[in-house]
Amino acid sequence: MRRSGIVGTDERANASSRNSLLTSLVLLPQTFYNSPPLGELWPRECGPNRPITSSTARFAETDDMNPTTTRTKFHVELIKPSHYDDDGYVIQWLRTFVPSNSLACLHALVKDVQERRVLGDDVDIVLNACDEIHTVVSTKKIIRRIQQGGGRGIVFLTGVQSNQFPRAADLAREIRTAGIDVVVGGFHVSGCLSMLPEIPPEIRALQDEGVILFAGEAEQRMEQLLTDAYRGELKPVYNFLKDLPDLRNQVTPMLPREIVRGYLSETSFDAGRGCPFQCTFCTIINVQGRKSRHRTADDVEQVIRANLAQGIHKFFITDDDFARNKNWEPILDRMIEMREQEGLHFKFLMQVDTQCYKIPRFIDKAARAGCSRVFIGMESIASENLAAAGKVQNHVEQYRTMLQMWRDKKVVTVAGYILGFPADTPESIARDIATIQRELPIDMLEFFCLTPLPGSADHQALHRQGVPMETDMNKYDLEHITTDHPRMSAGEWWGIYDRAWHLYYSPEHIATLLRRARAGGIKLGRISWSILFYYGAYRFERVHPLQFGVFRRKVRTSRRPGLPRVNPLVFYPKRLWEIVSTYGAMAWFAWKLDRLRRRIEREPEGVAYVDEALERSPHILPRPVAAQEPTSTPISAEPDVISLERPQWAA
Ligand code: B12
Ligand code: SF4
Repeated sequence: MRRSGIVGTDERANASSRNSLLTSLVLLPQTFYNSPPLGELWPRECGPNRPITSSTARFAETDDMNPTTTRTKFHVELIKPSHYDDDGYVIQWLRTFVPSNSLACLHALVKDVQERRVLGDDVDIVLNACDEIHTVVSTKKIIRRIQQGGGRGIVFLTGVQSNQFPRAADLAREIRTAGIDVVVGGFHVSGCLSMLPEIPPEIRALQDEGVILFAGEAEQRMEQLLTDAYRGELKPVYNFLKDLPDLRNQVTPMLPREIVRGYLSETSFDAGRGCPFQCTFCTIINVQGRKSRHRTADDVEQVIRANLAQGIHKFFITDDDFARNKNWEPILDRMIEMREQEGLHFKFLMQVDTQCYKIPRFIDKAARAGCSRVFIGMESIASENLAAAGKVQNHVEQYRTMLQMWRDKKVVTVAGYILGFPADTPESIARDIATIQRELPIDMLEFFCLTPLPGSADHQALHRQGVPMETDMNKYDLEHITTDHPRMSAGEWWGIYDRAWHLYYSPEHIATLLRRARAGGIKLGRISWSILFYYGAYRFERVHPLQFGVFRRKVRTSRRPGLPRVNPLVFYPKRLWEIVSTYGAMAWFAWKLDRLRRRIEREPEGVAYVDEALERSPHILPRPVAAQEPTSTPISAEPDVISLERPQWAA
């Protein structure tokens, strides 16, 4: 397999600490990647103005060396679709935070086929890629580009999750009208083909329009797929789910700088795939399997060095559970070597399970290797919920010890918390949040509605039992209610999801988080920035932080088919008001937060701060068993620490 060379660099840290949130917010445009000129801040379009062509691609029609040879262009257009908001507008931002590793994988794989000249010496692959989360996709331009370039090409709808499937389908239909081949891959197609007895209607409808399905992973398959596409011999379905590739020595994920600059100077890669656990709400194990397939330390080093050479020094390692990557230690050792012996500067975030603290040396080495933030699959503090979800590896009484070990290494902890397990009620959830605030030294909490994601055992079971589920895939974003709950109405369920954010990020608890950070020697700016990101996303933009970005873009004409186009005289004034009110409120919140941070930094006894969560005892109060709970307990009877109002100080 041909690999690109390793380029070394002594990339220096981006010294801009996020100490002053207000300054960051006001100066946001300047904190963008390498401070691009102002013109570049405005509409990014997926077009030839930003072509992603490799150095080997040629636009000439004849071979310079042999003028008698006619050269052919074959276009490969990669699109990572976004999804629609509740008003039907595509969710897009000027800049976003987490780059698409799926796009990086496919980009690198197509480039590899191109560099090896698999389609023939006289064929030039013209490769273009865009992530709709920060780039306006114009299907008209894509069609024109392919038609004007000789008419030969294919569009890959990449990494399509269930919530992105309707948007992907709309893009596919537009492209199919020009007769161009379209292939759709990613978790929705793979999850459905893996777990359902038949192809579901929304996928079948696309197939009927000639769209090709790809299930499984593209490593080692790209050569075959592109050859079939080039020869006009595409099959309706490519299903490699039963033959997942070994990831060692594969082409490594890589996005060129032109795309990465749409993100805030960060990129992502997977060091491995697969997870040994068996949570019933999880899709990953049914798509990527339960066996750890991992990249080598050499591969990881190559990805890091190639990105450092592009000026990118922050990484999101997308393994769902890096702690269960069988090669975690050699990988971390290599990263430690690069940092400690060569003085290279880079940081990363990763996802782990709650038991990772028991793996000897894991936390220590992760911190030395540059782990600055860790996502932990906590999901619930109610043991009966964890048992119902098959998350038997989680032990609530161990959470505190685990969190304290990360804190000792100054790693910021973020936990996912799922609302809507069978034993949950609005009251029990509110009580759990209060318990977490009091007893667990977790920094950030992000909330999700339990969702039967296609590809999960939960979805398969409901499907088999014929239980009604939401049919609009756009709503499978973990922020909508998609099926019934035994103890909550849809309204109650969504209501507690909405309130959970405000309960956890109450003014009192925000102050506690900052005080705990000070006591633990963690820079307060890191915590206040995280609060602005996690809570600010939900509170001001009304989106989950995982879909958040800087400056929301709404394109009047990119509205979901079936919804009317709003008159410009109505649309633009309304949009202006939305911008002013949203960012005005956010700036005010950031200012208050920053003032609080500075006050807490000055508190004389700050370093000596201690509370129950910081005590070195593993105990966490078990909550009463659901059946014994007085479900009628009024929420307002909760202790004062839970502010039921939206925080007044930043309203
Ligand atoms: C990193 C990540 C994110 C990142 C980046 C997302 C992005 N823009 O790519 C962030 C944090 C932003 C994110 C957000 C969300 N995510 Co996410 N995310 C992941 C994670 C952990 C890794 C993704 C990844 O890089 N995988 C590795 C790549 C290589 O795998 P892949 O996408 O399947 O691609 C391979 C094959 O499928 C195939 N392939 C894919 N596309 C195509 C196309 C063609 C043409 C071909 C030939 C092949 C092909 O080849 C690829 C290489 O082998 C996955 C879990 C996982 N392990 O994959 C969840 C996951 C994809 N996310 C999920 C969800 C639900 C979300 C959110 C809705 C959660 C939320 N409430 O916000 C949001 C949606 C935001 C959005 N609109 O993008 C679900 C999707 C489940 C489903 N049925 O759709 C997953 C599976 C996790 C889960 N909970 O089960 N996510
Ligand atoms: S630990 Fe995470 S990745 Fe593993 S099965 Fe459970 S939810 Fe899925």
